[in-house]
Amino acid sequence: MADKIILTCALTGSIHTPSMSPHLPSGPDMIAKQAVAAAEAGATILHLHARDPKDGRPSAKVEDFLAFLPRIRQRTDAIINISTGGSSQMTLAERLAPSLAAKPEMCSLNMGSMNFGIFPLAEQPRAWKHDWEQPFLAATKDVVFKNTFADIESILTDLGEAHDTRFEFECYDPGHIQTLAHFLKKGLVKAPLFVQFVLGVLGGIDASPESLLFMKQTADRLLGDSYRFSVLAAGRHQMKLGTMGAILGGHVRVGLEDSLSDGASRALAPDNAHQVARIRRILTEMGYEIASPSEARAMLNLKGGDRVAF
Ligand code: KMH
Ligand code: ZN
Repeated sequence: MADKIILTCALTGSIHTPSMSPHLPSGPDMIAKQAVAAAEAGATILHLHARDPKDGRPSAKVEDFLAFLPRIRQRTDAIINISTGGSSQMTLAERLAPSLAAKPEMCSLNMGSMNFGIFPLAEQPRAWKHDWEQPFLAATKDVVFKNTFADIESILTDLGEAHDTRFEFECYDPGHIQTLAHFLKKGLVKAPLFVQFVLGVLGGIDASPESLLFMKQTADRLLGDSYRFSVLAAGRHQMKLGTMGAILGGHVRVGLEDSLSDGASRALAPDNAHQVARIRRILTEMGYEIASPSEARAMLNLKGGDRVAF
């Protein structure tokens, strides 16, 4: 029998900025409120970044995470997944601090260094709300999002081994899958791997059906039956390629981190729950079932929501 579908909602991230949508969660109250609503709408996993409560810039401060993590945990059973990607302009130590403090069930783990180009967003005409936004985006023309073999190994050791945290392996191109296969062979990662195919980030593979098939074929070849996959497609491709991912036997990630759209038009999504409800509707109309958090915990071999530090 096919797996039930694990629906991840990535709430806010570090790609979009407050001027792009008033609905992008940008402080702890809004992040907590939208996270709980997304879980109520059917999200199995909540992928979380923090933002500075004053001006919505991406934050790696532990206190900014702790301002919403316990509130979400108290109000939902959803699996809490903390980003170790942060933003491409944070150091690795900054990016890891929140997860080392919170010891969550899951963290993201980016499987290679890359150009993570969000500078085209700085070039769009827009009334900017905050001074930091345009320079932050423009800087990505000359920044490397650093995730070396040593960086990856240290995350696997310091979080994975030390705190029994498991990972959402973010793969932005087929080379990242080869890197994951290397760690599998060395025994530093263990099945069942949860691989996120990230499509449509400038600097990584494009968002197209052909690329999704190629990512899956590559993972089948290199990881065999050691993995499950999920699909994240940036921007307007989110719902369609997520749906294709489900048809191919995978899981799906939505959320305002990767797309601000309502999923069917150029209109802005009013919140994260709206996107979760839409993909859930699409999938259940086709006969798929959505995994509950406890079903996903069993599928991904997670330590349990009672073994975290928040
Ligand atoms: N927003 C995704 C394209 C992370 O948080 O570690 C990448 C991401 C990375 O989610
Ligand atoms: Zn993220």
